Amino acid sequence: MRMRGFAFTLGLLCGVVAGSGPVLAQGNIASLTLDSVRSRGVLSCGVSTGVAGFALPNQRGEWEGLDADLCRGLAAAIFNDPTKVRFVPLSASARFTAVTTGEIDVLFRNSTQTMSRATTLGLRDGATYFYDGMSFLVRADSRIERALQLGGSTICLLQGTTNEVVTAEYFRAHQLAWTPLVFERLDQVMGALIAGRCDSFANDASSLSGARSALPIPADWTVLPERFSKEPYSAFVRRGDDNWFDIVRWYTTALIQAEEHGITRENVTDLRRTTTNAEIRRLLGVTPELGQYIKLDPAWAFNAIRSVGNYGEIYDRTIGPNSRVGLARGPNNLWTNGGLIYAIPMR
Ligand SMILES: N[C@@H](CCC(=O)N[C@@H](CS)C(=O)NCC(=O)O)C(=O)O
Repeated sequence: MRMRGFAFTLGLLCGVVAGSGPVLAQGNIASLTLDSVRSRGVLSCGVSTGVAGFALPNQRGEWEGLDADLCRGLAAAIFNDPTKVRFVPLSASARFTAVTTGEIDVLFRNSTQTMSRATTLGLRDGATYFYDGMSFLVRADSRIERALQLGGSTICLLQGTTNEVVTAEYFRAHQLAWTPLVFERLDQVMGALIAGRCDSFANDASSLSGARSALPIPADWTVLPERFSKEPYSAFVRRGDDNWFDIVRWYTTALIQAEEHGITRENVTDLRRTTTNAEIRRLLGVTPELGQYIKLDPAWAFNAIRSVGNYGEIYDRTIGPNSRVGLARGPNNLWTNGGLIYAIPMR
């Protein structure tokens, strides 16, 4: 009974946090996002407060990561300048309200697409750009190798995440007792974990790998190999501005299509001059129709690719096997290489 009560409270909490913004916000902001981004001269992009591999400031204070570079590429598509981004760090529980109130133009923040988020919060979710699943981070010397061994333990969680609900459902399904310890911020979770206040941190496996890589001795910690949920990430924008939604959706798709065609930061300028392939000519704006469809310059995708590279280049640089986080492509490989990343046709 206690566990059922807890899960219910969590659901309610997420609903209240998330449901408070959209009703107010929708009418006022309709259709104006591209105009207001252009007149402001900078894209306001919501990211996490700091997860290695997705969005984390380096020692010079520059944001690095897959999400950060997706923000930059979108700025390049709009302004032909990847530096025209204002990064807005957001906790999990603050992120969607920031979208619906117009504080940010777009959210690239390791945020999972779900039906309730897509239908009840005043949001639209874009093209999937990362596939993940939930796991648990434990001490390497804890002898815990499977999540079922976590019965009776205390689990750290971040408020307002899918992981809160997935964890509650997991322990209930296995009729295991557990104690949640819920925080607003990642640094609070990591502090509690290191201090031994919780036995494990439940979150998306990729974020756990990122958080682990930032610990003083990463080898002291293990991400359990099981995956307990599906966590597909997309950008989120507010409802009521279809053209802006189209821009964000097709921008993401364009980076994937660039990888499908082997178009890279290095070869994109030459290819634009020399290619006879109709799809590549459309994508790079040799023929102007794709830009016309979304009210952007014909070179929108060319400028994005020239600035940040194709999807695979961004992945490798920020989170891939040779980066600090060291994640294999796995499900985030192209569909032609056994993964799930697949560009909807751009014609
Ligand atoms: N995918 C999950 C969120 C995952 C999440 O929030 N992960 C933590 C990772 S450790 C995070 O980003 N923390 C950074 C922060 O709190 O700003 C969701 O959409 O609810």
